[in-house]
Amino acid sequence: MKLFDLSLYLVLDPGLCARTGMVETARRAVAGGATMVQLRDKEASSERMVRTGHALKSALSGTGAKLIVNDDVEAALAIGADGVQIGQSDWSATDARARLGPAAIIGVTVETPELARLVDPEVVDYVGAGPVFATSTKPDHKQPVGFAGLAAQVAASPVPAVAIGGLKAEHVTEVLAAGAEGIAVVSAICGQPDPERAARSLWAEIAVVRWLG
Ligand code: TZP
Ligand code: MG
Repeated sequence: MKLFDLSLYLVLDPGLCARTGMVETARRAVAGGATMVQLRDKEASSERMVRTGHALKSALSGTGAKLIVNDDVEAALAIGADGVQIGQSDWSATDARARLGPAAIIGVTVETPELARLVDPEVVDYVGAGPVFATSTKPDHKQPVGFAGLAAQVAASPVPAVAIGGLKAEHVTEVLAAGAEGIAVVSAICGQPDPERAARSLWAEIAVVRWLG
C-alpha cells in the first residue's frame, strides 16, 4: 500500500525561495505541516538537481513528508526521491513507472478534464490539477480554470488530485469543495517571511474544512 498525503503540497522554486533557500524553506514548511515537497528547478542541471535533492532528502528524513522531483526521472532515481511529477510534454508516465518501479509515487500534471480522463490509474498515483488562477510563478501556464474547471478535472480523474495555481489559505474551502485532496502552493510558502507559519495557516484552514465542514 502506497501511502502519501496530498493535503499540503509545497512546490519549491529557487527564485521565490531565495530568501530562505529551498532546503531550509522545505524544512520549515514541513515543520508547519507540509505533507509533500516537490523539487522544481527548471534551470538546474541534473547535477544541481541531484545535489539539492540529496540535501532535501536529509532535511525531510524522518518527517514522513514525501519528496517529489519535477520532470527529471533520472535525478529522482539518483536522489532516492519518493517520486516524480511529470508534465504533458515530459516523460510518459508509463516510461517513468518502468524506470522507477512500483513503489514510486507518480504525479501527472493535467490542465483539462480530457487530459484527466486519459490518466491510467494503474500507472499514475495522483494528478496536479489546474491552474486554478493565473500566476506569475509559472509564466507559461495554461488558461486558468477557476474552481468549476478544477471540479471538472477532479471529477474526470481516476486518481486523487491536488490543486495548483495562485492558491492561498483563503482558497482552501473552495479547493476542497471542488473535490481535490489538497492544495499545492509555491508563493504562499516560498518567499514568505516565515515559511513555517505560512504552512501552519494553510493547515489551519484545511483542518477547519475537514473537521468542522
Ligand atoms: N503549475 C501550475 S501553476 C504552478 C505550477 C507549478 C505555479 C503555482 O505557483 P503559485 O505561486 O502557488 O501560484
Ligand atoms: Mg514538467
